Amino acid sequence: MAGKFKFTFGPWNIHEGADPFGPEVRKTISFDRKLEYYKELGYDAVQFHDDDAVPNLNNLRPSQITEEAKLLKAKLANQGLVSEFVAPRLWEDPMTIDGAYTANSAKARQYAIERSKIAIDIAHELDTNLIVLWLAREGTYIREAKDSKVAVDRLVESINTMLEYNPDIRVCIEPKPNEPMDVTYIPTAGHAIGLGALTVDPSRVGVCIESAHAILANLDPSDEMGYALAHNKLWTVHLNDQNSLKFDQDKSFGSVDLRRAFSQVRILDQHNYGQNGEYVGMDVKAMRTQKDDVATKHLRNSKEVFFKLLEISRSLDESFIEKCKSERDYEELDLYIMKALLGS
Ligand code: XLS
Ligand code: MG
Repeated sequence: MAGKFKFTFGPWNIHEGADPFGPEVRKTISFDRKLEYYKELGYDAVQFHDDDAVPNLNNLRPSQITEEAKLLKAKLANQGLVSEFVAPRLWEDPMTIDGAYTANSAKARQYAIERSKIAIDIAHELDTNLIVLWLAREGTYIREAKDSKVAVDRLVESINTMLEYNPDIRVCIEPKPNEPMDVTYIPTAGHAIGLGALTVDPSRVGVCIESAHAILANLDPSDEMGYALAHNKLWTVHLNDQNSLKFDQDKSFGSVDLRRAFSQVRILDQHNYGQNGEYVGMDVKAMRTQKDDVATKHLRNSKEVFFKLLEISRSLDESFIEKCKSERDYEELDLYIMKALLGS
């Protein structure tokens, strides 16, 4: 057995280049044009935020939302695409400035639940049962702002409501330790799996490991993946790269640390990732300096690097690796891996 790799990204991964310090620098690419890029770039499925799938959903009636989602499904089918997951985009709404499920305002928490149910309904129309929760603002700028015990209780209660709302869905938590908050409540795979264990149906709560998020927690992404794999909880991944502990960079996969990227590809491949239909998501962003007509190269590059690293991993002499391990000669093993990465 080995990994079986199908690739996905979200419409937000083709973007205009705005950052917190400056405006957009590229023209908006229409949603329909973005969909065409998927197959052109060799991707198989689309990741959606609820409002990527159904724009303006706060102003639509439930029947209109369903209608829009059905139209989208047909549009995807036309391009030979399917939807991998739907994620409620709870961090942008004016109602959820103070967080969503953990907000201090009961009204905001109620909004978050209603919005999550809409995301679940959209996922149902798009034929996917995977709901991703990036708990972006579920945290604090100062510790006194919220009670961390109550926050976890509220997260559990919210996930329970989702699991009970639709018995088919699976909820995938995407941990991240900070940004936009100073500190968030579910920073690692261990926290995410622990949170799932508190819910009414732990078997339906899993994890999405994003490389950059693990690095921001000062952890090795491949170890986070291994931890989730050991629990059979690695239901999707967001590969990218990150140059040390700073803002979330979403750099092309492997562009900072090839060895670290290699370790991620290897752990996925060695544990048959994808054999149950899991996708490899590339949550990468083009550099702000990239011009309009070449602003999808980060998606091309990430996949190309993934396959090069896969080829290297599969070409290694496993018996030599075992020999180094049994002799505890990790210096020899280190050089072997470095030479393989250097192509020599
Ligand atoms: C954060 C992502 C975010 C989730 C899905 O890293 O880009 O959008 O992956 O909600
Ligand atoms: Mg992500």
